Amino acid sequence: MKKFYPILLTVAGSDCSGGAGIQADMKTACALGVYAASVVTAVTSQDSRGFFRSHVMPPHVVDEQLRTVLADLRPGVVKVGMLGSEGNVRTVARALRESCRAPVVVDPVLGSTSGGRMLDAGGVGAMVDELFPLATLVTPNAPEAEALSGCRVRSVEEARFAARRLLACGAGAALVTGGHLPGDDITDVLCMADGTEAGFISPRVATRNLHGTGCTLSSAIACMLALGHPLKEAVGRAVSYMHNAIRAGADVDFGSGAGPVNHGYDPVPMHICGGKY
Ligand code: PXL
Repeated sequence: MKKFYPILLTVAGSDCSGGAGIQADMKTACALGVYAASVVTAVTSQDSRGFFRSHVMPPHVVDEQLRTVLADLRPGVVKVGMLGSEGNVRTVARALRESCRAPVVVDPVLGSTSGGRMLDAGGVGAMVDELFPLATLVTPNAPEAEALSGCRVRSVEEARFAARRLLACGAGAALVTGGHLPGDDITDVLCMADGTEAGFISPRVATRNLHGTGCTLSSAIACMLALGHPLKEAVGRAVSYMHNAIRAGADVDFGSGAGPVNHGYDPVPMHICGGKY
């Protein structure tokens, strides 16, 4: 019997400080025992104090990386994060349509909390039109859900409404994360195209070490899908990993500002699957 690794392919931007973007995706995959391959869409300069600059890759460079990986590896899941430009959104959507059958988790990254812009104006509409219909799941936070749905998202009820709007754009499911909403508990709202809805509640942790939480949660969900868990269970496991990783890094000093979560608080060995490849 052939043996193989469950593979996450992340298509995202680099964060040189290591807490978000591609680096967060790969650390998450590593901690969950999943192999990570990566396509770099942008190189950002940022640290615990803020976001300084972003150099977005030209679409042909993204296309070349993506087609190279997909020609040789068979990822169990693809996670799409920062894309930077409308050209990259269209390029990634085309390559995935043509060469990939794996589930796709789209984290519609528009900007960082620290003020960096991560997708140009034309990219927002292209993301909804071209990438959402390919997505098994989209994972906006509340401000992203507002920008993408045009609905106000300041409460859990409004998050549910926006999630349903995003489903109407063609995504298979939408998880609107609740970290930006007020309250001692955080509720992440999942709505699926079959009408199923679920809320995932975790206690809020008092810390400023929250850099990269969006990237980490969406890649943890993607990894759980690559490991074979059904969507709702994958989200539940990922929310719990995320909460534990925040808690485990909550009181660690990092640089001089907002630090990362502790991705490796309880690493599991790399999974090896058997069967037909
Ligand atoms: O979490 C959003 C995000 C995505 N991608 C990159 C980032 C960030 C946040 O800082 O740096 C590269």
